[in-house]
Amino acid sequence: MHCRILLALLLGLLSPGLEAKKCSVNENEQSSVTYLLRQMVNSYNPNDIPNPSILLALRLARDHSLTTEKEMIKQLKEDAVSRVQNNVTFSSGTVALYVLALQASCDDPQNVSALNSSVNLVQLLQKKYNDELENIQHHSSPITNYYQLGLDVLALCLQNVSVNISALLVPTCEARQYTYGSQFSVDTASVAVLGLTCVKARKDLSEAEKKKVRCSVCCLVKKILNKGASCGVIGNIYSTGLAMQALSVSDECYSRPLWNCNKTLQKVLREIPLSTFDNPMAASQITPSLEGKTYLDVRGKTCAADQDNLTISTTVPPTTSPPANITVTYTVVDGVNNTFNNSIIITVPLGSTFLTVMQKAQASNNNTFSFTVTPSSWGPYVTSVHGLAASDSERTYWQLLSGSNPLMQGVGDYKPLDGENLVVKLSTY
Ligand code: B12
Repeated sequence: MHCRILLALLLGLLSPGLEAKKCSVNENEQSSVTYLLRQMVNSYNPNDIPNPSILLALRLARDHSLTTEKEMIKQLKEDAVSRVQNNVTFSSGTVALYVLALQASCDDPQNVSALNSSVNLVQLLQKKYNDELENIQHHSSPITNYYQLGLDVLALCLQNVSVNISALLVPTCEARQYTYGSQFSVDTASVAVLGLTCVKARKDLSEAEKKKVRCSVCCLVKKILNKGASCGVIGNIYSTGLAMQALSVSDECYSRPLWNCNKTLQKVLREIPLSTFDNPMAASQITPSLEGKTYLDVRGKTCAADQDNLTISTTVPPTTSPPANITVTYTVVDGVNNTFNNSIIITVPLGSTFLTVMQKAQASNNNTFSFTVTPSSWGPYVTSVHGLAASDSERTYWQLLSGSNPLMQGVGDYKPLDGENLVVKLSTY
């Protein structure tokens, strides 16, 4: 459907008085947010690579653990300076997250001082973003991915840098750049909506440009809403937090009945005690929207009044009797060139992770079931199996499945059930 007609149609549905009330946790529900904030604070390790997404979420929260946040800021700055000094990999999206986290900490990302040196992360981000755009011109895809391009635009815009957004626009509402494989990525579109929403408010934009941006935002919002399920989840549970942020800044694109924010909020709250967001990265992407915040709120963030009121208790896990065992089938398959397809039956204690199954298979047959992982913000990321490495340039990755269903979690988090068919399959995206 043509973008302008869509906008008119969606606006036509809007009627006064139906505006959504602020959708965020109430005082009774605040303990769920506290639980997630603690998960993030407790995950801080001075010897790890810093996680800017976690610092950003902690900074946007109502309650704070200021000592830990200060240490995180220091670690982030030292890491940024040392990466630049030593020419260590620093993807555009990572730089963007560093910029957002520092801005949310009332620190200047244009002048990051640490280790007796200083760097301008905004300038670096501009260069990295231009490299991404050049790569699109020459190779039809960015160096990283469109999720990171969305983060780049968002961070640059919030730093008042005027930025070329043509790569994120969807003039015909097709949104091909927002799909991985054949799947529309709610996460990627949501971050783009946030970035484009910031750009739309810029004073130096002409009316015609504004219209183009508004149109693309509403196309993406329509596609995000299409991924809404009746239970309140948008995309999957892990894209829901970013989708909530995107939808809350774009209500000019839809009418109230198309999205019930409180229903989504209640669904997320029910998932928290089920450990769904225990991965600190998952916690970081859901907490802002629980308190009605978005990444756009880093602009205008003040820090002086922050209260050091988040008490950190380390909960002692209850002692349990030895767990029962489960038996699963584990298959490794080259789904691209069809060079191998091998299975093994593995027994592990109930509550073990997918990674434990892989390690046990590798221990029993090191040739067939060998694998490598690389650490990432979400935990271990599978990079090769049976000596075969996935390749970004060929757009292949090691996909995780249960039977034929792709998993929503990585090998470090997913806990299989008895009798499950776990599959690691080389696939294209
Ligand atoms: C792009 C992307 C991918 C790309 C990554 C490669 C590429 N060329 O960029 C592809 C399509 C290959 C991919 C694969 C997977 N992904 Co993915 N991915 C994303 C996305 C949209 C953006 C990541 C990003 O660039 N972040 C910004 C940069 C700056 O941060 P980063 O930490 O450096 O990013 C790297 C890691 O995040 C890593 N990565 C990407 N996905 C995953 C998933 C897991 C579990 C791990 C450990 C690492 C990882 O690749 C990124 C680029 O190098 C996120 C969305 C989100 N909300 O975060 C989902 C997301 C992180 N992915 C997810 C999942 C589930 C997967 C898969 C497990 C799916 C599957 N069933 O196989 C696999 C990973 C399997 C493996 N080999 O271990 C979930 C994770 C949820 C969770 N609780 O763990 C997310 C949140 C999407 C969602 N809403 O479900 N992914």
